Amino acid sequence: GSGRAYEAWLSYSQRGGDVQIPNPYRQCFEHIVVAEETDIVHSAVEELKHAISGILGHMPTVTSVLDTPCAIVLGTTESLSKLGGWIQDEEAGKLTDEGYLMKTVETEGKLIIAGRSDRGVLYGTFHFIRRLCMNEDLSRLNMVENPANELRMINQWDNMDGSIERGYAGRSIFYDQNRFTADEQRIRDYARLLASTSINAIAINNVNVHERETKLITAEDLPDVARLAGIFRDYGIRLFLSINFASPIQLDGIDTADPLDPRVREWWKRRAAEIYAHIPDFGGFLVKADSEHRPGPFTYGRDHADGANMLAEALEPYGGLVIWRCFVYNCMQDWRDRSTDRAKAAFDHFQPLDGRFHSNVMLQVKNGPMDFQVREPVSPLFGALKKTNEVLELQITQEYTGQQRHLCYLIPQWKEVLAFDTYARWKGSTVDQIVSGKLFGRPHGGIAAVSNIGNDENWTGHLLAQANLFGFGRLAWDPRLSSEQITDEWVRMTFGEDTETRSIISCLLLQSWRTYEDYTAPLGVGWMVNPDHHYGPNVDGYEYSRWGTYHFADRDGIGVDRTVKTGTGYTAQYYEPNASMYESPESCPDELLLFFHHVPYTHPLKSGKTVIQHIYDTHFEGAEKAEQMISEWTKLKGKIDHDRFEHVLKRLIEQADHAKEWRDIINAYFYRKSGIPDRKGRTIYS
Ligand code: GCW
Repeated sequence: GSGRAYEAWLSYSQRGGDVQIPNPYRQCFEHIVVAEETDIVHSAVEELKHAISGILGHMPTVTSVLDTPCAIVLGTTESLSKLGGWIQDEEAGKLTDEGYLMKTVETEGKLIIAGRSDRGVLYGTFHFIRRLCMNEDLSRLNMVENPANELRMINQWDNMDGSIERGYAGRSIFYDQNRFTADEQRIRDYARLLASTSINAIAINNVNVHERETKLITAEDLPDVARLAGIFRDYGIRLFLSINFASPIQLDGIDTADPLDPRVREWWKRRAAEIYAHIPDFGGFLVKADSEHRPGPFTYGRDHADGANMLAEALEPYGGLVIWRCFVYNCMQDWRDRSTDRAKAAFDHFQPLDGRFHSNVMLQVKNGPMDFQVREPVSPLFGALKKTNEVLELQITQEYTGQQRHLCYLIPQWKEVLAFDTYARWKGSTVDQIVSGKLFGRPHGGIAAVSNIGNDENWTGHLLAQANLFGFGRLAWDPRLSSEQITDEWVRMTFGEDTETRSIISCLLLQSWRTYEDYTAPLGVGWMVNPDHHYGPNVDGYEYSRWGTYHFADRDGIGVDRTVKTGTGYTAQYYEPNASMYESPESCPDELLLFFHHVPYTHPLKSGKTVIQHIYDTHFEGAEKAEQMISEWTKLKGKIDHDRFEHVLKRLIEQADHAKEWRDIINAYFYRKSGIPDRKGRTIYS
């Protein structure tokens, strides 16, 4: 692949001269000086060469000696100190392991990009390129940046048969027909895209580890895994594997996987030794256990701490991590049982174990207590674990948010999650402070997300869904970046500097989550989708199922009572004042009302509307907004290349069409249930 869609936000050669570099700095771009070239620094230099030749049309020279008056100089702070005294000790001292600094030394005609480590050099270089593409003033480069999170991770849900669980962009780029794919260039380009946003870890197989993938930790597959690890290593990305908790049984016929059984413990230690013999910097294991029929410690009467610690001990000598998922709940529920509440499950399972996990265990918690719905409250597990490392899990792949056929830009959603104040210690105990490890002084922390890429030419199916992947990495590095800033970066990198193009695409992205919410699930209720594949409206699709995902709509009202007073008691899992805020329908925010309360259709919202009128209004308006996106996009005809224009247009037309289906099915359902007509008399199919 070489088209613009494939190159995504790294399509330097297509900038059409819209990047201007005024003198005297233009000359700097003729020469790159590198003090010491490790594999990772080499990747940085290659990227910089590629960017400069693409944008400016000439290939810079690369040397290790300083023999030109003007140059871009890059390297670690230590290696640079041998070339010149540009960086003061005090400046260098501000950098953490992966941090970088950038500065203009005007008097010497130098643009300096320095990292504490070679990974810092790589991130600094990508940031430099970004600023270049955004026409920023190079005479005043002066910045020091450190990542907020140590772990910035991507989870692939790829299976070795080539399918991808919840994948909407083609087949796997890693596997086909139970083998590793031969297309290493594609994987290398993926590593570049990830590294450009600061991602430093990847789990390369689905958390649902089936029979074939169970073997990834054996001698048969480890050479291939090591090959992939090598590609990612060049870009500062550590490789992880998802493992099957029952591996000792499945691979070696041991009659148990009991984490306290000495044979099992020994078995995992030998596995770890063999893995590290192939991959010395192997990241560790990602584990889905006792969840949705996956095996785990419960079978043996053990708990999650027993299970995780057993693996942690095996990896500990090599510096490996165990990332243990908290997505554990009863998926065999009976809808008549009103006391079991799936939303409570993760907290109930894991909060009591706080303090028992080894220091190289991290618990990975989904952003909400249910499962990546368009709107959920923040999981109360954030902040509930004070002596345990936590990782936030987000879903870039749009399982419940339009499956990359609809535009749904998720950065604003993730910003809300990260900025949510848990009050775990004091006012300002935000989720970003917790997962970075800062709030409780944890040794490890970070953010992970389920990837949205496949082997489609444009990686993500919907071209504009590339923005979700880009934005995730940027937020993992710095959760304080605003949605607007991230959007602006992505749009300019991808579509160039034209003002109208920038403003139209940014607006489309920034409004899309709200629009999607409007024409789909109202007021935090969720789950009104077709079972299994989760695409399209079906109000009762899950209503009487075993998955514990109910809206309880009847002729009088709708919503799940999760209060302490009359409901499941879920609200008590939050700290005050959040617990009280959610407990009372008066103070509960409108957008989550039906997540926490069962109310009559005539219940008045803070907006002044009744619940039923809100449902009608948002569905009519949401479908209209989806329609307007087409006319907005159409204004870009001729301003962006034909292929990308037509591709997005086609998807927007499909979205607008499908939004009407959502509108009609949801409105009709609630009109029939409630018998209350729309105050504005619009068409509701009865
Ligand atoms: O969202 C649900 C998905 C499953 C997924 C599971 C999980 C990987 O529907 O496909 O399995 O969550 O996160 O484990």
